[in-house]
Amino acid sequence: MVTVEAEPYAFEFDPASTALLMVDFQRDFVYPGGFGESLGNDTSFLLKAVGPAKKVLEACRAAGLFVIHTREGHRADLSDLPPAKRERGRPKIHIGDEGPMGRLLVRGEYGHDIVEELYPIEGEPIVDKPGKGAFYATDLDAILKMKGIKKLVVCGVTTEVCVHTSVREANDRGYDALVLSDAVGSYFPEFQRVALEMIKAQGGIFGFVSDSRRFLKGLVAAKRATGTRRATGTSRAPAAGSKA
Ligand code: TIU
Repeated sequence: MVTVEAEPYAFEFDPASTALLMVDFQRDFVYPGGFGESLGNDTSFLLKAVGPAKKVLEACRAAGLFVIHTREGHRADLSDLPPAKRERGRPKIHIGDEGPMGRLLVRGEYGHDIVEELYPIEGEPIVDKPGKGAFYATDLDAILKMKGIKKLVVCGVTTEVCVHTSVREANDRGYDALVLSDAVGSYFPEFQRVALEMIKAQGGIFGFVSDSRRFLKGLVAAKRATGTRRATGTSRAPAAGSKA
């Protein structure tokens, strides 16, 4: 068992039944010239989440957690793009129009893909989603159920849009989710703060919040306890203050 200090209280998980969900770390959101900037946003805010998310990703891979990634985007013929979504914000360039990183938010385009630092490796599925939520019109729930996943650790962008929607959807489907505050990013500092407050309010109304440092600390402590048990042949973690 891994225990992570979190709000509103400690988040405990078994790595065998917990997945790391990496939400929409796409060039279209985190770099200039993509969909995020087309909506009038300053993309530099989101880049701050990439470093912490990379540490979490590498630690989860090493700990054997199932890792799954999502991308928001549409078919090349835009047949799954609701007109309301295309028009909203009255942007100068729309989803599907050509931008410096290819057609905005279209599958197969350079801008639609995941940033190099966080790119999936073999065995880590990518779920392509047409909406903000990772469960809507995707096979994410089926994949998680096949893998016996009960809890999620969540990194991604943006905190108050796709991360929030996905965590709310996860909550309604019976998953416990832990959101890591510095590994999620928003274009708006105020929304970042308030979005995290909302998740953990009311006793954790739809999830838990921690950060990459406390998450990594929890993984290291669990690994040490397992190593000690193996070395001494005991089935318990050492007592507090033990030098083992
Ligand atoms: N605009 C914004 O904040 N986010 C999105 O449109 N999609 C995701 O959050 N991935």
